[in-house]
Amino acid sequence: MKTDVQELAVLGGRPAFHEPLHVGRPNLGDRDRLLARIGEMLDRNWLTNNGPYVHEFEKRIADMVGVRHCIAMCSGTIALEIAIRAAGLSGEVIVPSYTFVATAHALQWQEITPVFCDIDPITHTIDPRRVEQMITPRTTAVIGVHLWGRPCEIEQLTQIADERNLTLMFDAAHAFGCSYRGRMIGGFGLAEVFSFHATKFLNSFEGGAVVTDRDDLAARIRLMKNFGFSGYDNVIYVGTNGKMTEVAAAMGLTNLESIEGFTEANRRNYQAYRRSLSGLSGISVIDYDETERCNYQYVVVDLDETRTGISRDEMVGALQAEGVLARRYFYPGCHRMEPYRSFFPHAGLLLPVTESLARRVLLLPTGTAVTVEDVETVCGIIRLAIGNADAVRSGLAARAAGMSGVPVG
Ligand code: T4K
Repeated sequence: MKTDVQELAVLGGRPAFHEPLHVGRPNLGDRDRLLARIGEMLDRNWLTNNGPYVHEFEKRIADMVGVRHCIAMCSGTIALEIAIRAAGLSGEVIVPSYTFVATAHALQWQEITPVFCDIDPITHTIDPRRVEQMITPRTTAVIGVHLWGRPCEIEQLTQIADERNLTLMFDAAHAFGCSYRGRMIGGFGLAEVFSFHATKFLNSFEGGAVVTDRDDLAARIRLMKNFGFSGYDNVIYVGTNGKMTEVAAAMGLTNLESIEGFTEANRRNYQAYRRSLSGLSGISVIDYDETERCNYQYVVVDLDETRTGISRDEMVGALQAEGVLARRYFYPGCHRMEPYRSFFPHAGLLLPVTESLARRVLLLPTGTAVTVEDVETVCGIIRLAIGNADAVRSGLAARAAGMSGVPVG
């Protein structure tokens, strides 16, 4: 672990990690099980189009979540788009801006206007009080995002949706394996959408799924993800190709068998980060409700520059120089990305919490590829950087100017 400021890579020291530490390194289950499954798949010569692995994957997820239907797809984004279309949303849909851009794009892609709503500074999820203020006669739905796997304020959102006759859905891309008041995420609203992208808690290389209890919605989604075919030569709906492949389902099934281990590794790292960074002024690691089921997939730090003396971006720069590929999710907020920035140039005025958090949050590496020793090393760098903010700043400036090894003044 680094203890002397001169050892920092921004000041010319050797990077702490030769092999970079990533935010989003895939969690991998048992390799032999995966290869055996792939072997069986090849023997069967059935590669996609509703194969047996996809069926099994869908059934396992529906059982685990406690819903009647799981429709697996090729990505979380396509699953969102299809769920939105199958639910008949139109006009305006209220979403947080503080999310991955896919939440907004899934709407805009089909010419539905995402109306960006501010979030709660503590939960980081859509603020129900603000939702009420964003409703117009064109609003048809609210899509909450269970950011970092922490559930939205589901009860309040459900009440608002019921009172205002709006559809409520959830982007649960981060929340597979998490619960809200003892019930698994996936069973709330009209439908919820998971992502099984490589960087997610559970991955199927790429993949996603819609989960719902509604038979009619599930039937429409099944048609839409398969071009609208209801049988050979019979197309009864407009559709697309959203199918999950068999190899993706084989990966998903294999990883599903290891989720206890993934959770344990994530939880161990999360607790190590919290322990090691506790008491450091201006740094707080967001907490998870340990009375609920959590996947602990993200270690999220809220960095208050007025207390650390170093900005979030300077900290990211110092860490990245060490091979710690910390990330500033979800910067700068969807409303500052195209096409939304051009459509709604003043959206930020209504999003003060989003604007502030987008400047403060950084994510630290975790997952099965990260050890507690790695965590201690990362925390040591954070402490050194905070204790030597001016030196770090000059080191970063020198690196940006193409110099290195500037002596600490
Ligand atoms: N809604 C929300 C709230 C979401 O967060 C997402 C996706 C979606 C909807 C849409 O679901 P999908 O359509 O993606 O299923 C990632 C993912 O591409 C994206 O799935 C995810 N959210 C988003 C938050 O992050 P990046 O930009 O972080 O990926 P990238 O390539 O920078 O990789 C992250 C780190 O992981 C890097 O340091 C490299 C490492 N890595 C990555 C991959 C893919 C590996 O070590 N191995 C790998 O295979 O986007």
